[in-house]
Amino acid sequence: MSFQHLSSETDGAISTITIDRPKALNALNADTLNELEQAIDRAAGDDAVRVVILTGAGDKAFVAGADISELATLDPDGAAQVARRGQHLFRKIERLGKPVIAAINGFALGGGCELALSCSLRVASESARLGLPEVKLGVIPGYGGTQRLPRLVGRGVALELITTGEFVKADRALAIGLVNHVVAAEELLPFCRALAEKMVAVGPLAIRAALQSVDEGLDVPLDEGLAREARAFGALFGTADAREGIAAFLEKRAASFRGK
Ligand code: DAK
Repeated sequence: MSFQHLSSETDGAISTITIDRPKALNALNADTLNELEQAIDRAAGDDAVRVVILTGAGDKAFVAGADISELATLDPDGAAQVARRGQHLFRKIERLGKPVIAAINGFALGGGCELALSCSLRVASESARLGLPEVKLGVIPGYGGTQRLPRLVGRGVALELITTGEFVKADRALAIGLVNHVVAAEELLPFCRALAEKMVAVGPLAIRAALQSVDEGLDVPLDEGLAREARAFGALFGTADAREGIAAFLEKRAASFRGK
């Protein structure tokens, strides 16, 4: 499958999707969103792919937002439809069942920041700038930013970023928990691959269950989240992978997980 606005390469168990519209700082137009969904669907359906890395082409931008030229013509119904379309895709990324690492190589603004927020974790290069500048356009984040940012960094910090529209540099993003790590630009993809390799080495069913438990647990009362966690924990004990992982530890050897 070939794409016009992104590339998708799989190396071993790691798939790297690179959004590639550098002339528009990798802004997300409708075609790019469609291609991204196809690439994500492909990664979801390929059991050999265990981790996805999402990044932007060039050294300036991860994704500089929704494509502003496409927003210009929207009426209220059209805008709500666009929001639901993006939200559906970003939710799919969040619920992929495989870790998705955002490798933020530059500007991650508006829809680009929201895309990074839907990933499992975020690694930024030292030159990265993140923000939700939608209010400067007279709108609000429409791809989940008002929901995911406060869940990640807390209400007060999120409201400051959303209501000022100001960008934060990588070191501030790290300090507020918006990104997990900041590394030199040339280290960004190697660092993300090294993180991904750690995730590839462990049990895929356990990863899927952990992602689901955290995702669902954040939005329910603690007791309900604990009950879900216990069910998922119990279910894993019916898998060959759990038997293998525990046996391997006791036998002092490396585990060989088969995702079963
Ligand atoms: N869309 C389209 N083109 C963009 C773009 C964007 N978001 N960002 C940059 N570009 C284009 C520029 O127009 C320019 O194109 P040419 O003039 O060369 O043809 C090229 O990329 C290079 O940009 P600059 O010349 O501006 O580069 P600078 O280094 O001077 O500035 C910048 C870099 C990132 C600070 C600046 O480009 C900038 O402020 N860009 C806009 C950032 C932004 O506001 N992004 C958030 C967009 S709002 C919704 C759903 C979602 C959303 C909204 C509504 N609904 C459901 C309705 C989300 C909205 C957003 O994402």
